[in-house]
Amino acid sequence: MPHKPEDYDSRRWIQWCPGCGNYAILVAFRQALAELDLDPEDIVVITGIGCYGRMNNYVVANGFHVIHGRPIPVATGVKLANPKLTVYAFSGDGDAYAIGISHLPHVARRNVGIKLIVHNNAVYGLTRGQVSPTSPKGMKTKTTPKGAIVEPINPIALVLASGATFVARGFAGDIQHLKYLIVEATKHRGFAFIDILQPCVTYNYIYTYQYFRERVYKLEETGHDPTDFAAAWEKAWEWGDRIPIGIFYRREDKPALEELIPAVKEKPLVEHNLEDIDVKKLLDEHTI
Ligand SMILES: Cc1ncc(C[n+]2csc(CCOP(=O)(O)OP(=O)(O)O)c2C)c(N)n1
Ligand code: SF4
Ligand SMILES: [Mg+2]
Repeated sequence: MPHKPEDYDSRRWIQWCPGCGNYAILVAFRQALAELDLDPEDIVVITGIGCYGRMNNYVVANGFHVIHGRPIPVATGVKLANPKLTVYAFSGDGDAYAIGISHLPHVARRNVGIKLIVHNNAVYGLTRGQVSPTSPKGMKTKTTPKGAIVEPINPIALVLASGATFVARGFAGDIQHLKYLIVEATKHRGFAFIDILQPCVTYNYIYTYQYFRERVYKLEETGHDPTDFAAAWEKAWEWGDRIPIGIFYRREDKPALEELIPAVKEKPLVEHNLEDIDVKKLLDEHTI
């Protein structure tokens, strides 16, 4: 029997604020898993610290709630240990674009076959409303009472410039489209990145549902060619009266990191026999 979205519902009490964009991301994710018909034991959901970090509690799958800023390295380790698993790293704009940003260009250029989904609400939600790297200039927060004085980071351009092979943006106000992006990201050969515009109804008074509804449009409806890097780069910088969502860029010809490492390629590390390994020689070599 094919899976249904309810099969991935852990039926736990959901603790997000009413109206938070995280609900829509959760629904889209469960729907995508059902469409992909993945067995829960083959899925790993890795989250960092933030409001979004509860995602793994609400999904029936293997879960790992790691420290702030580190979903990418942990997801990389899991994928390299067992490439047969479908590994999702969930992150926040604080997590991925501030404390954990050093991991982002490298996972992109290495093309590790993990799927990174960033709940970008342009604020630190869990710690009650501090400025984040994607907060718009002028936004008043707990830490910028007179308004943010610098321009925000551009995650799409950053990841594109790092050599990513699948770069997309979704909107939590459009579940069907978001489900489509998650399905396509999962089918992608290597690293896939989705930045999601996620309204935080409690701490972000600028990026509301209405703000985005008035501005977002789908790249798929414009004839955009996702294999054209120059076109993707141009679209990456469009932000204002019109905000593109959809797949900016995609190429399938670059091998994933796990395809390039001989020991992993041969068979997953988890299937290697570790019983007969003698580490004495190695220890002796490194002992002065
Ligand atoms: C090493 C470390 N530094 C700081 C914190 C405090 N902290 C917890 S969540 C968070 C920011 C969360 O923002 P984001 O990643 O955007 O997630 P959101 O809550 O908005 O979903 C911070 C600074 C922490 N838990 N660990
Ligand atoms: S503080 Fe914002 S991001 Fe966190 S649960 Fe509430 S609405 Fe969602
Ligand atoms: Mg945030």
